[in-house]
Amino acid sequence: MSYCKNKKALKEVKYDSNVEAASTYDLDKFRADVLSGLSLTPKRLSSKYFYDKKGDELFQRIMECPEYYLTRCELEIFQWQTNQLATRISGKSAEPFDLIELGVGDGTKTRFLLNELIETKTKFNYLPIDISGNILSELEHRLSHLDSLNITLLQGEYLDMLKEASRMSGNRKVILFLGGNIGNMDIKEAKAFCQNVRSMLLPGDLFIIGFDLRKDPHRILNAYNDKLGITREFNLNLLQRINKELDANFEIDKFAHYPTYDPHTGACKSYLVSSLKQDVRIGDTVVPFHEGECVFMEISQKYSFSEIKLLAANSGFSVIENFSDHKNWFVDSVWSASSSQSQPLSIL
Ligand code: AVI
Repeated sequence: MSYCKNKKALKEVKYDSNVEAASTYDLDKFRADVLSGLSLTPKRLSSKYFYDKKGDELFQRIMECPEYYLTRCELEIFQWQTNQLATRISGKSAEPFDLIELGVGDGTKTRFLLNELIETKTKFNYLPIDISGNILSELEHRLSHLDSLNITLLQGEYLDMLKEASRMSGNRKVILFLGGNIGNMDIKEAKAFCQNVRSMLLPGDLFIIGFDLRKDPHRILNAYNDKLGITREFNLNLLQRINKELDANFEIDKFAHYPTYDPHTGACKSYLVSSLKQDVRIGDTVVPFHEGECVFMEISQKYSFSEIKLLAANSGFSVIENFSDHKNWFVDSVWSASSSQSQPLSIL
């Protein structure tokens, strides 16, 4: 594996494999976000904080749960339609391009694509971005056998790092945003996010997004309510993280995991519900909870094909191809950056 020439500097500045030792800045931001979220009505915590070392492990276990179909469906797409995907990504030009992945996870799916691009001697640089240094460190290890891969690891928030990546070269850009991560934003946030991505791209650049599709509501709800209780643990782990990192005293067994799915809006939401009236201390701040009061933890928005098309149009893209699994439960939608910003359409 070789690296882009400025990788060393980036790795020193942006990448910290010891995520447990969060920087003072990160900790201050975490504290501020937690306290402001818990002062709202209804209370909320951001699911982006699920992913400490324990959270990463729990998410790996969720992906192996029989109920959590998303990963297997997307893996099927990457495993069986690799050639078509790679052809679409490479385009007609022989010029090198930058393949930038937002939120890489463990890179299992992308490995199929990387192998195909390498085997077909396509010229490209791979720039995975993730908030978790722990995950990036594992990815680097897993890809170490790919000798000819040009890779630059970027640790941080998606848009900050995307800006960083787009400054690094004038190459054509292909952005990957897989795993249904777009679902962890509500529809308005997703639109703002896609518009932001669009503002960093040139016409013809590609944005490939994995969407979990609307389907039988029971199947969706079960995916967030697995029998082994791993998703429950995943949600409660954020309270444990707050206890550890922000000197708090959440009593974990006094909160119940409550997932919901609304087939009308396509929003799957998880809450933690206080089982009694209680006060929780976070540092010097006391946060009161009523009996039955909930904390909104996470949204996993589900989409129809027409909602995907609308989101693309409303954020300056057009859908050029959809790759779905054989059950049509999940889609990787390939968008091309349009040359002029189209008129906003209704509802989004
Ligand atoms: C990372 N993300 C796409 C997952 C999802 O399906 O919303 C996170 C998750 N939350 C509970 N289970 C999985």
